[in-house]
Amino acid sequence: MPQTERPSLTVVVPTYREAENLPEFLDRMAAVRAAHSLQLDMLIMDDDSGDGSAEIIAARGMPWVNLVVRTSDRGLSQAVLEGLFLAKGEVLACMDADLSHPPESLPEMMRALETGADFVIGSRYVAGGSTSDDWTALRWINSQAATLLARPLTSVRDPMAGFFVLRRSTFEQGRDFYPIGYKIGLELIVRCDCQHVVEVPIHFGNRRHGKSKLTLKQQILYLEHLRRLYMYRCGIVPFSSAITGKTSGPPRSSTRTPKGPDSKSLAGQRLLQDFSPRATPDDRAANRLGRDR
Ligand SMILES: Nc1nc2c(ncn2[C@@H]2O[C@H](COP(=O)(O)OP(=O)(O)OP(=O)(O)O)[C@@H](O)[C@H]2O)c(=O)[nH]1
Ligand SMILES: [Mg+2]
Repeated sequence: MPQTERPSLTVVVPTYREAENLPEFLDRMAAVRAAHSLQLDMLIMDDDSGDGSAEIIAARGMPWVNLVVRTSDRGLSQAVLEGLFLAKGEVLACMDADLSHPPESLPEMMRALETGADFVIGSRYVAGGSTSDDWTALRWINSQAATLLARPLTSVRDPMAGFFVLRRSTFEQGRDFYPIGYKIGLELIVRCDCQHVVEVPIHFGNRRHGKSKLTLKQQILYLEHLRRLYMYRCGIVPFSSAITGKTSGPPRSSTRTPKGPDSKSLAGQRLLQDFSPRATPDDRAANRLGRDR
């Protein structure tokens, strides 16, 4: 399909110490981009890893890959939300850099969006989806329990997924975002009021290199996140704790971060400053809890 017929796509990738995974991740993304003639750019939202990630990205010299180095309000959800505000594409995607999420599934996920879905998940738990055989029973139970707890909010099979695609117009309908913890996909499904969520089966591989950043603290934060989403569904939105109103975010034209290893995340600082003065001590404690480094 000629490039002009496909909507432009920005892939937002949160990273923290993923230098070992980045070379293969970038190569596979480049291959998908070329094979499907995608108008694809990438925003790598890195929390100042200092592990050589910036140098690896710069050395690749891929003009469609932009690095944003974040030095404040670190955290996965914050990084993703900031990336979504910065993104220029008509379609927005989010995925991990550790090669758990196959870049090769992106074209099928985009097709699902083009044929009517308003949110598409790269899903482990629909027919044809899978996880690695070596998942421990504990990890599996953990994942299932987290999914069950979210069931009153959405009936999708894999609401915990960090691999998803949505139109920017859908994101712009979102309101009262409260970026906390790891489950930014669930946050978006609820706060953007996504009605038609489609799950495309993927094989969720184990991370190739490096250590998981998912900690017990993150799991505790998930309970706090759920509490807030339940309150939101019941129409209770504490004014002090949310990014209020529509997805106003930072003005796009002036906040696009120049690519390169020295980029600093000014937009994110503005975005998060935007709601932190209104945050209660409770909110600040929750955010601190999310930061374990
Ligand atoms: N910017 C940013 N990225 C993060 C942070 N924590 C994790 N990430 C990235 O978010 C993605 C998901 O984190 P993972 O550690 O892989 O979490 P997981 O997928 O639940 O766990 P495993 O894959 O089993 O290790 C990866 O690309 C991480 O590098 C953070 O605090 N800030
Ligand atoms: Mg991972």
